[in-house]
Amino acid sequence: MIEGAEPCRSLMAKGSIVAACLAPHPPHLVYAENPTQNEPTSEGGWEQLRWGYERLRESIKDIDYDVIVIMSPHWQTYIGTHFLGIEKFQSKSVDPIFPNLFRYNYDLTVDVELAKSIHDQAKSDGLAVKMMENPDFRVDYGTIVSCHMIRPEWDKPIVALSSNRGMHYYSVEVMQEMMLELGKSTAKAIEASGKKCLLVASNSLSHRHFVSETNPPEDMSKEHITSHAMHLWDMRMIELMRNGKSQQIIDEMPEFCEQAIAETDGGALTWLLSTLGIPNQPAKLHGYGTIIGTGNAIMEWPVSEWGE
Ligand code: 2X7
Ligand code: FE2
Repeated sequence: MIEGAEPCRSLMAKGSIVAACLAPHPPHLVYAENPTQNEPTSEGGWEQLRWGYERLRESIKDIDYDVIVIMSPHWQTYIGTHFLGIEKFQSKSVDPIFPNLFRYNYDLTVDVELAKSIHDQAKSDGLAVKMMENPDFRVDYGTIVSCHMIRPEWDKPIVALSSNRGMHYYSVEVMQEMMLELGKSTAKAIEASGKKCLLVASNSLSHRHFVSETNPPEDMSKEHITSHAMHLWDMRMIELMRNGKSQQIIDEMPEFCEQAIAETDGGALTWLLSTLGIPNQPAKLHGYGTIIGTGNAIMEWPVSEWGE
């Protein structure tokens, strides 16, 4: 293309979502992997989940994509959805609850063009949105952990969306309405962009956790789900995803969020399902495990296998 020329949108191939994932972000996973970016070191732990991420990485390794589009419940905004809006963010991310596990030096690239397109589309669809253009902004650990576990090479740009706390400010119904609309805007902007996207909801399922930590934290003889009720909810949600029952997930979301204190309260799973058009196709389970008592599933919607 001639330098400075704009791509002609009408001649461009349509953008698409090539795969979508539910990718939980407890910092324990990065701690257990011992990557060079993280200061604390471990003797491993949480292997069931880390092997699940290995299977996810293997499953998507031959899929060509340009950008990871991710929503994390740990970037919490109360007025609308915010988007990282500067090309480079580099700093140290320290988990506020687990600084002993996660002090991670990150250096990430943002696809500002796509972020702005989703922002603009959502705005014209009537949603409250904002570009985050503060160069000193500290990127949340949820975004960092999920991106690291999916693509430890950090060689793809990301689009990061905040979690609008509609559920806590208003109600679970308002949260769902907003995320369903945001998903539609996201899908329209991705299609118009001509880009191939990997869509990620970064969250745990049931989210009731223990209030004390074992010594060492990676002592797996102490790791289990906090209660049978949480287990039943997690299994129910996994079965619905595996059976392509997206609409039922949306319908049961209020009870799930309330009874399982689920981290889907941040809206990421609802947004992901809406962006995919509430799919009837089954998601693949790559792994399930508990972290400090919470339930975590690694799922993939293999969109590129679905055809037109
Ligand atoms: O952010 C998290 C989480 N979602 C679950 C468990 C432990 C820590 O961090
Ligand atoms: Fe979390």
